[in-house]
Amino acid sequence: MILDPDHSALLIVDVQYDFCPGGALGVPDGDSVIAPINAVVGSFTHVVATQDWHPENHVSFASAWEGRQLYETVAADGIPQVLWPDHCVRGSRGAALHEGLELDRVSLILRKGTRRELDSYSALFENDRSTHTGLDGWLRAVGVKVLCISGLATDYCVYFTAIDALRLGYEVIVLADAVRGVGVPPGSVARSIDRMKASGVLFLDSREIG
Ligand code: VGL
Ligand code: ZN
Repeated sequence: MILDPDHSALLIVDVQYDFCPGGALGVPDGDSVIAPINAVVGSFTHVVATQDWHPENHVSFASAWEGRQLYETVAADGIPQVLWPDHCVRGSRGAALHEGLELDRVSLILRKGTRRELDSYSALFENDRSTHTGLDGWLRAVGVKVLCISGLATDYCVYFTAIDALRLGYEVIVLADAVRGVGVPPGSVARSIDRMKASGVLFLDSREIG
């Protein structure tokens, strides 16, 4: 392990059935993040998993908007919102964490996107970019300074988590082989990776840290 285990955390973002192939918002090849995550999880003292966890009729669901199309971007209270298929409805099978994930080392499972009117891509802030989810407080309290991010989706929840973590002063590593993107709109995966790299995120393969 090249990282100091006392001051680093593995964050497993939204590895839920709805984001895996066959799910309501299936990320191409999404379940292939599981093997590299399981390969490194034993090296970390601090492991957090997040779960996208929406009420029915959530603001991010195209079905909640009259006359709007799937994947269209609208303004919800002035905040840009992509309209998704209904996904990760709290308590549903699609919202469950994938059972292939090795969860024994996870000490915190954080649910986000729980308010009907405000989405939360980032694990750190809701989409107004100022309402804390509480994760920053937890990470600080246990002494984490380096955040190692894995999971789904590269261009949404991973991306916003990484950018927010930099903004909060964490050192941020994205595990390149342990993330996959949704690719809506086309080009968004490459664009999000370019932006993360330009902002100071380090991309490493799981075998480089494990
Ligand atoms: C996500 C779209 C909608 C994600 C969550 O986990 O990246 N993407 N909700
Ligand atoms: Zn969502």
